[in-house]
Amino acid sequence: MKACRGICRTAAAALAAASLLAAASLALTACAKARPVLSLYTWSDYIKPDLIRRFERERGCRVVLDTFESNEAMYAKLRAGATGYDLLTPSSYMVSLMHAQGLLRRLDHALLPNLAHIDPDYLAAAIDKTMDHSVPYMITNTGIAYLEGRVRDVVPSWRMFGRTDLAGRMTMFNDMRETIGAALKCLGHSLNSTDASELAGAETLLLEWKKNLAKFDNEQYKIGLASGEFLLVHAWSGDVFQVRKENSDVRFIVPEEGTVISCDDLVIPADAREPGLAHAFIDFLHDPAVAAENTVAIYYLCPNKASYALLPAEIRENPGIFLAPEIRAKSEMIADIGPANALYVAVWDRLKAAR
Ligand code: N2P
Repeated sequence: MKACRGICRTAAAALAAASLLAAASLALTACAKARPVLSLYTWSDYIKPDLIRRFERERGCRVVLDTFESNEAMYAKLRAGATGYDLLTPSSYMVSLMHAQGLLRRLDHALLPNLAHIDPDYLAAAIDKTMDHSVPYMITNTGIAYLEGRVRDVVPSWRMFGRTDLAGRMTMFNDMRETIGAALKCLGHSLNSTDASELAGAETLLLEWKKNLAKFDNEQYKIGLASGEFLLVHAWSGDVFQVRKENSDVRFIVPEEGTVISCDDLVIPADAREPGLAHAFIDFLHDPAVAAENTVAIYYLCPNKASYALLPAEIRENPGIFLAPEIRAKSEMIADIGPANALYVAVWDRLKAAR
């Protein structure tokens, strides 16, 4: 009886403990569920992971990250009905197209005190100068990356893609505006040309180059270059400097004919579920110390003026990040060209289909 009482008491205690545990784990689940989620849709390798974790801790939220490989792929996915994203980082030309279609939310500057740090020189050239619906995130320069020990006679020119001795070991972007833009620049035209004969010239050149390409690609080229599978690639500046950490033979050049300078902007979709948190994240990214830390990690330039003094010389003196004035003068940002976009789509479709 005594024993039974003992056992019963133990069993009762165990039962109580178990139900306490169950209650606690239920509470934990509820708590985890209650944590707001910021859903970010951006390019790959485009934010320092530690900064995401810091924001999550500071805000008691979760950040879920999904990546896209081109503006057009991101836009097509949203147009096909993808919802639930709170923050996107399209390039400025795509921002203006999306804004014109009513897809973006107007920003509340009262929630964005760090906008005071945005570089006014950059804003003067920006499309959305008042940051009505977009805040600049990173400046990216397009160029050519190659393995110095493996490629002879490199000239800083888009003509490198015509090198038949590198056939099968080169890639160009799977990005309509970037790749057609490179051919237009090579021929001395604007990369926003809407002239049918200039575009026809670019198409002929690209059909020639395509014979030398292993593929059109925006993401795998990084690993391919690091491993030596590819010897020369169409590349975004920051990606190349990230890859250089793995392979010190990697070099980056900006073609003398001029190149694409992009600004990718932070925008909140009109149907975002967490617009407050999205504003908080934009402001967090523009804290000068955070902006500098992010640039040091991903090697793209955050146009936050107060952060420049915090950047190490390795970044400030890198001509692939801060372009030389003469190259900058020949370079352009991709513009929203309206209905003339159809000309590019036609060239691109033919190029992709060509053998
Ligand atoms: C980063 C891609 C850079 C974005 N992986 C080009 N605008």
